[in-house]
Amino acid sequence: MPVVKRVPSTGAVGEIGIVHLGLGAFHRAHQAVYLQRHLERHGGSEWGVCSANLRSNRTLVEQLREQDGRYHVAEYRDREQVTLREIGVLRQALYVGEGGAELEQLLQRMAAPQTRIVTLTVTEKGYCLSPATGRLRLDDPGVVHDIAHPQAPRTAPGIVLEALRRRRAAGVAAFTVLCCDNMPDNGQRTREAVSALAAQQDPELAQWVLECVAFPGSMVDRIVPAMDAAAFTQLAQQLDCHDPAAVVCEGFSQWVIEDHFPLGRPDWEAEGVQMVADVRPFETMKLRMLNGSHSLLAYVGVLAGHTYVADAINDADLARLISRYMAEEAAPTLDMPAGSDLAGYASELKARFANDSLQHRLRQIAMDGSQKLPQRWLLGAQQLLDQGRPMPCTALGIAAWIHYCSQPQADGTAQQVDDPLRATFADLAARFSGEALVDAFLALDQVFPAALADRPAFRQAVHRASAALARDGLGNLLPTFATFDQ
Ligand code: CS2
Repeated sequence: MPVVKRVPSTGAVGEIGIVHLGLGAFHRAHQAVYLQRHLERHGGSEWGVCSANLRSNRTLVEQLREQDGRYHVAEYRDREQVTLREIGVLRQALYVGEGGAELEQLLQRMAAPQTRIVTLTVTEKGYCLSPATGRLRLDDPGVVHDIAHPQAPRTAPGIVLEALRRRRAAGVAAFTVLCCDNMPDNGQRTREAVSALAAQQDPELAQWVLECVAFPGSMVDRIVPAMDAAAFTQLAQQLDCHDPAAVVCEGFSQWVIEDHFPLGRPDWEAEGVQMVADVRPFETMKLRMLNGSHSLLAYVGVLAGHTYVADAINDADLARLISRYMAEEAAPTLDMPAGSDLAGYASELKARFANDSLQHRLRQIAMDGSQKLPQRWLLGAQQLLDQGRPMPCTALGIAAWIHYCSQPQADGTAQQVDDPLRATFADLAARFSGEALVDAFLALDQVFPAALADRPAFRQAVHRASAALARDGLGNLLPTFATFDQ
C-alpha cells in the first residue's frame, strides 16, 4: 500500500477570474492544481474558476455541482508515494451542450469584467484548424454553423469570439486567451482560429481581435489517463477515496507560459510555472520528444499486443525503438536554449512512461491521430530530411498508424478507430490495399503537408516500412531497431 499524503483544501476563493473551456481530466489535474496551490500559499485567492464542458460528460458537471465544485486529485509519484489533494478553486461548473441556457450563462460569465483570463483544453480538433496548415477549416460543420449563427456558437473559437464581441460592445477590455492544448505555437493557432472566424462575420471585429487580444502560448505537461472503473477501484482500495469526480495522474507536472497577460494573472511562478518570453522551444521539445514517443508507443505498441503505456515501455524492443526515436529523430530537430539536457530529458520521459501506478491506455493516445501526427512527427520529419538524416522510427510509426487506421485487429475484429477522419480511413481501406493504400493515406492533405508528402525520400521511407511490416511482421521488424544501444 502506498504512503498517502492528504492535502485538504483551505482558504477562501473569491471572485471568478478565470473561465475555462474543457472540463476534462487534464484540466482538473493540471491547471486547477496550480491554482489550488496558489490558493493555499496565499490563504485565499481572487482567481476562482468557472469551467465548462462544451459537449462531453454532462454527468461529471452534475456531479461536481453536487459536490460544490470540490474533487480530488491523486498524484502518484510511483507505487509507494501518493499525494491526495482536495481541489476547491472550481467555483462554477457548466455544461453547454447544443446551446440553451448554460451557453448564455457561460457567455455572460466570459463577458463579465471580472473574467480576466479564458483558458482552453478542448483537444486539437476543438480549434477547427487544418492540422497540416494550422488554418481555420471553413468547411468544418461547427465553423459553418458559427458563421451563420455567431450569437449561438457551438465551437470553442466561436464561443471565445462571441464573448469578446460582447466585451468590445460593452467597452470592457479583452480577456487574455490561454491555450493549454498540445499544438505547435498554440497561442498563434488559437489567434488564427478566433480571428479567421471573426473575419467571416465582421472584418472590424477581426481587426480588433488581432490588435487587442493577447493569445500567449503555453507548454503543458502532466500524464493524466482518462478515468475508468479500474482507476476508481484503485482510488477506493488504496486511498479510501470514493469521489466520482476524482482524477489520477503522475507526480510530475510542468507548465511553461509566455508572459503576456494585459489584465493580470496569478503569481504562478511561485508554484513552479516557468513564465518565459518565448515558449516555442519548450513546446516543440515536448511535442516531439514526449508526445511523439507516446504516439509511436501507441500505434506500434497496440500492434505488438500491449494495452498500457507502462507495459509497452517495459518491452525491451519498444524501449529501444523509443530511445532511438528520441535520440536520432526528435532531438536533432530541436533548437534548445543553452544548457538544455535532451539526453536527461529523454531518460526522465522513459521513467515517467514506466510509472505503472497509472493505467494509461495506448488507445487513449492513439485517438485523433490525424490531428496529432503533424506536430508530433511530420514537422520534425521535414527537418530531418532537410538535414539529410534518415527517419526509420518515424516511418515505422506512420506505417503502424496507417495499419491501425485501416486494418482489423489481429483476432479479425474491427479496430476501434476514434478520429475525426474515421469515415475517410474506412473508405480508403475499402478501396485500396498495399502500396496504393499507403499512397492514399499520404494524399490526405489535412494531415500531410504537400511539401512533405511529395518528397521522394519521405514516400520511400514510409513505403519501405509499410512493406516490411506487411511482409515480416512487427515481431521480426522491431529487433532490427536494436542496433541503437542507449
Ligand atoms: C498524450 C498526451 O493522449 C495523448 O496524445 O500524448 O495526452 C500526454 O499524456 C500529455 O500531453 C502529457 O503532458
